[in-house]
Amino acid sequence: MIWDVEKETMSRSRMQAIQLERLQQTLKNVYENVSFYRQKFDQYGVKPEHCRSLKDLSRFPFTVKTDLRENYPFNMFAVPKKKIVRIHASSGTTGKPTVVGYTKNDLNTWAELVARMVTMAGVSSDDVAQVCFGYGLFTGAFGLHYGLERVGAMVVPTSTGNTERQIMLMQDFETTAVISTPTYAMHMAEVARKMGVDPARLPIRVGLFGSEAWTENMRAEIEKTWHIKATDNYGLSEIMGPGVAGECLETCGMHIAEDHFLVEVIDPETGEPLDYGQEGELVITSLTKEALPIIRYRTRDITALNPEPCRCGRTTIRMKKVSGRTDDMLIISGVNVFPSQIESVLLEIDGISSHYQIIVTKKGYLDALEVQVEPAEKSFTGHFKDLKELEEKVKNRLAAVLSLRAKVKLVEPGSLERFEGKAKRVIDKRKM
Ligand code: DLL
Repeated sequence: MIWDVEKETMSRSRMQAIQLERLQQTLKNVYENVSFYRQKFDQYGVKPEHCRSLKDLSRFPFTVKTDLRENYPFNMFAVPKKKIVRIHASSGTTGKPTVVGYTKNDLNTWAELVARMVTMAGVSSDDVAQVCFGYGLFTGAFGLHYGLERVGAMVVPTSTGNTERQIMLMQDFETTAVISTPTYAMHMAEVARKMGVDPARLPIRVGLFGSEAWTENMRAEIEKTWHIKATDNYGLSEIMGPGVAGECLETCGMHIAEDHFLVEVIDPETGEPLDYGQEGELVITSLTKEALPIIRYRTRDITALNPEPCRCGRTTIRMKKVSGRTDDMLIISGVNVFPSQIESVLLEIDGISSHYQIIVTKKGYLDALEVQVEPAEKSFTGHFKDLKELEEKVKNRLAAVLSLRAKVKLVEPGSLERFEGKAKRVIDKRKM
């Protein structure tokens, strides 16, 4: 099923014509209504009328997260406060959060785009959809909530936490679609088993997972554990929240809502735009937002774009599964390591669970990487020899993939921290 056939299947030339018109309006709007952009454009010597084709966008300056922080809380808004009907914020690890706002029209667009996204993932008015994201300033829960309502699903807003109750309600309400972070999905499965409930036997048939990077191996693990079809969806508060992009049931890239967001992929070092297919940092310009229009926002997320029409019939550009963030990359004694590479290795090894933690330390001049991981319950025999063998196996596989010797520590099942939202996998003690 396609939610908005006209918008999701139009020709590239028609899409590009719509994008250009909206881009020109957006540039004019921010220049006139947001002093931050007026100053920045003047500083770069560019004016909205310099944008005559989509390519001209590359002449305009980027927006970065600190720009939003420095304009905390409302100075990036393009409309008076009176027109704002909702606020969200992204937590941020230190200091002030990044605040985002929505007008009535923005909320309507958001619900529409999430409706497209959940329809792609196979959700309809026949479904009971349990939203296991935290309700609050985070965009995840409210974003999914209104989009799911729009398609007519029966929404169960359980939020995060109280995991035993989540499982009970899944059984009692016969939930068919579950919405959470991939990490929380694995944690919920574990709690279900402890309660004597086999997650694979619950009526859930689809899972919509997002808000953090997760590997194909994690997808396989989730699909097997829950006996569901698991799709990925992407978004970020600064741009809107969830609904920016999502996978259809073909699961071969996330369709971007291109009539509302113009995407580029750039080389994160030089800032130069890259061609389709080349991996780099995703940059997004909003095309229809009223409260918080944003120009060339550097997401720090690493992906590549594919403009080929999809087997599902949609013609919108697809972005590859996000492999990590430019600021996630660890440099261990000169070797670049992404946490996703480690996750991928761990989940390929039989007998290893999906619960792990990465710890980086410095000893003298040398960096040291330690991976703590829980063996799967079934391989936790209690025999020292078996565990040592498993540990060696993980160590050798990591060395082969990362070209780096990591210390591997198998820890007792259940002993590592569990997460209900985004996982915090890396503890970099060098920065503490
Ligand atoms: O996480 C919005 C969201 C909520 C998306 C629910 C999907 C589902 P923020 O808290 O602002 O917003 O975090 C945005 O999370 O820049 C990515 O680094 C990461 N992220 C979000 N979705 C994905 C994904 C929400 N599917 C930041 N794969 C983004 C990888 C993701 N990373």
